Amino acid sequence: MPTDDGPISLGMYISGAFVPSASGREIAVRNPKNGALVGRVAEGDAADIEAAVAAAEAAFPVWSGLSGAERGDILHRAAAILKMRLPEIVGIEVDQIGRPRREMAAQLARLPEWFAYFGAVARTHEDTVPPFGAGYLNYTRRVPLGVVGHVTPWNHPLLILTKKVAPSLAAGNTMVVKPSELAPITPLLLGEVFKEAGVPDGAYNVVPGFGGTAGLALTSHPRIKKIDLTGGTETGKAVAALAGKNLTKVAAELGGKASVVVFDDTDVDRAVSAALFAAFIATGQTCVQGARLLVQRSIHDEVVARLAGRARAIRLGDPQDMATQMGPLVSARQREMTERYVAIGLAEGATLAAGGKRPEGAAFADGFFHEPTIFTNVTNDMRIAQEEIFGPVVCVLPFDTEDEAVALANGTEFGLAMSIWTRDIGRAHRVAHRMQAGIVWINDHHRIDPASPWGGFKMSGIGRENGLIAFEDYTQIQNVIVNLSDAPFDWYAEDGTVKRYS
Ligand code: TXE
Repeated sequence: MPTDDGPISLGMYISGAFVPSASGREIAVRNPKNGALVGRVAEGDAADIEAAVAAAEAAFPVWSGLSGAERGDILHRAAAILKMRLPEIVGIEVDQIGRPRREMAAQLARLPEWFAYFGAVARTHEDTVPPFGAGYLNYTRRVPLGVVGHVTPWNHPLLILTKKVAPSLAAGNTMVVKPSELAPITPLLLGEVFKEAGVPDGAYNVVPGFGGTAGLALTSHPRIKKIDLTGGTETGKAVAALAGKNLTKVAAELGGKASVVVFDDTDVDRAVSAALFAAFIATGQTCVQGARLLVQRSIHDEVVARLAGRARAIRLGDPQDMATQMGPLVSARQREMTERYVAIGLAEGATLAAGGKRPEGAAFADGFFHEPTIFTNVTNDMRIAQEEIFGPVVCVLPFDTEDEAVALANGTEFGLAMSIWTRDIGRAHRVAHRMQAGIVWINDHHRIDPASPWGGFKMSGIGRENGLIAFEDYTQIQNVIVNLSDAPFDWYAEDGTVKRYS
């Protein structure tokens, strides 16, 4: 039953302390499974963003003044502390967003790896000594950007934040985080982890709030050196346009419409498990969701029949129950979006092979549940095949040839991720190289690693998370050119010598 006595109450996190917002307003975080209050957090706006930016500026000399090895040690401690706090944090993530405990326990268990990896990068990163003219020593230094802003969504609240915070801290930046209004609790608690690990007060600040107020204030702030955003494509465009006015660097991981491409040499059971995993994890609310299942025609009907049976058998229920395989959508709005697209798909002439409605029963009455849904008889020009639904809906399209598979897979405005399923090693790589996507899995889907670049082509974004590239994107290069000669040089002297300046 919904209750107004949620146990969690947190302020904004600024300069190492939880503080109320200037307005005194709060955001109520509600559990999508039943509307119960999970907690209240302070709701910040422009004034609070200003205070957080000032705190981050004050901490910048302290944090950036440490050596890479010292920052690395602190990040390793953060990894260990986070690991110890995971049981509590997993429970809160499940309550905030409704994703099943079995998913969040598996996902969050990996987060310490990000701090371990970027801690190691901070300790070991080497600069370069590019060639220069004779008589010169020439070297580069990577220096932090300063105060950076992270704007994060609700679908993987702590994973996505960690992907941004670990490299930016490792590189010596300080930061202001504007988490999703739907899932601000765990980003706030990360402040406690950092404090205990030895991150100086003010290096990591969190201002919960809405996109149009706190988000706008952060992304248009003239003293923010980089905005790293994960969200919808329209949000990304708006944020990049505003940031451009201040020449603020932008990284954006945006929408997707990933294809899962199954060639007919794939074992059908394997193909079906792949499609289920790709499409329905996170109730489909993930940017790399395998929302388009492209199946070679000779196995198409068998794959669809088995997929529909398996989708109907997915256990919906209380996300805190380890037996539950699919939870509710995060909000009424996300479920309405799914329902709207189901109606659009039917109107466009697609056929429902499974799902397409809310589950029945008292257990689902107060939550935003929706059945896993499969559309067949889909053509690539349909809106359900083109637009990001961000719900438990997969469209199945048949193909005949490799060329047709590539054309279909590339035939959307998005380019975040794709997966290819085949036993033919030449074809796997050939097709991968033709994919217009930042991430291509071969015989897998959804896999991620802190060392492995993550981000999109086309309208799926700019910049990359993870890997050395993410660390380097949180720095700017300084080139130091040293003349080793003490010989006199006077350009304007008419002394008959041949002079050079390049
Ligand atoms: O995302 P928003 P929403 C897609 C997905 C989903 C749609 C809308 O298709 O259905 O976006 O979801 C902040 N200035 N993805 O509305 O609004 C906002 O407060 C500054 C894909 O939840 O993009 C939140 O912190 N900030 C995606 C963050 O941006 C602004 C994950 C993302 O919210 C802002 C989430 C503004 N003008 C949604 N407007 C993915 N890539 O995984 C919003 N925000």
